[in-house]
Amino acid sequence: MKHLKKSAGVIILAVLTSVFTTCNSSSDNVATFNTPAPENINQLEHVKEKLAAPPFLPQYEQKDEGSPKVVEVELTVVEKKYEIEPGVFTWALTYNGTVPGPIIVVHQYDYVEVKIINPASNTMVHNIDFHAATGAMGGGDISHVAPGQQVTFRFRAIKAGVFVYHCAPGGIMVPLHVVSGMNGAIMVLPRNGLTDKNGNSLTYDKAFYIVQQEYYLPKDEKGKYKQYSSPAEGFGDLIKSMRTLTPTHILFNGKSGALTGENALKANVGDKVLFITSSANRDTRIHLIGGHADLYWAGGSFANKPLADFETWPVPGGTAVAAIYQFRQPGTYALLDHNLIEALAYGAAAQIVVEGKWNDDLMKEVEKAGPVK
Ligand SMILES: [Cu+2]
Repeated sequence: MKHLKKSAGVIILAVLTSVFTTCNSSSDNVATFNTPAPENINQLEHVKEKLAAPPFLPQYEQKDEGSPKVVEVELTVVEKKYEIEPGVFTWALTYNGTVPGPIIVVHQYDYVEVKIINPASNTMVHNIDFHAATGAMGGGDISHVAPGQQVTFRFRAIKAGVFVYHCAPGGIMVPLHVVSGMNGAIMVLPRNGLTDKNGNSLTYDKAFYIVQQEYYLPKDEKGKYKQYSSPAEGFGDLIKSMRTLTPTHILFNGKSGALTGENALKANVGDKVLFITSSANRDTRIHLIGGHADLYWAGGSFANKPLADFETWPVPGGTAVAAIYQFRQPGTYALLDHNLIEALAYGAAAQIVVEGKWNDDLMKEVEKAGPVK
């Protein structure tokens, strides 16, 4: 009996070892755990990327099949009074003055050289944590800058996808700075560009960067939003307000109307539009009314095949997600948080005005609304 038990144990161990060995030797795993060989930085081309204000992206190529580059970006921290809806102000903490911060675009295996400038006119210590980076705190440990300081550090973008970055100065200051606006994203494109669900090369016509941002603005006893003479003055109240986990504002791209009305995004029938959607702190779920995600990269990773024909794509807090839709009909579309209360009672929505020819085959009004016959 004892002998039998021992044999069974040996057999189970042998099976497990064989399964483990098989998994480990698959090419998928080799790619997943691959660390690229270092490049000679001094011999690589250095490129300065001129960042744009969201929802727009900087100028870039969708494919870069050449050698990796050193992409230099500069982020200046701006602490400023920011009107998030008419008459409602907060102290926004920002990269380059916008909420969200600008989206950076590089190609896989590029080196990203980030300079953070914290002007002497600011009041707080800031830094940056890149979810795309490999190393302590995503760069957060080596990028702290006090007012009047600047810092430069470099990381290699070894994972392809879209990733959030945010300020992370430590402790309760981390969510405080994030919900005050200090978050953005980086897109790391595969060197040979995107591919569809069948592995075929894919290009898109336009791209927009859309961020769901929530605020927790403190109110006085009368229910009026409080105003402060500096960011720090309001932090005690803001911490109390954050701890309710109940935002006072849930908006797209930092302020009410940032992507609607005269700020609506524009496209034409036939355009394949890449939507990079992120939320640095809180989960959301993005839906394009009257359209779909033709392709959607779950979790924002370009290492996996995209999923096709999704109705609503999840964006977990701390994540950027990419989706492509080809507009097939003209009209004003809404891209929104499909918690419809957050979209329509709070304002977590964008509009896309699409011009072109209507396709009756896809939708047609058969009989106008009229009295019941
Ligand atoms: Cu900060």
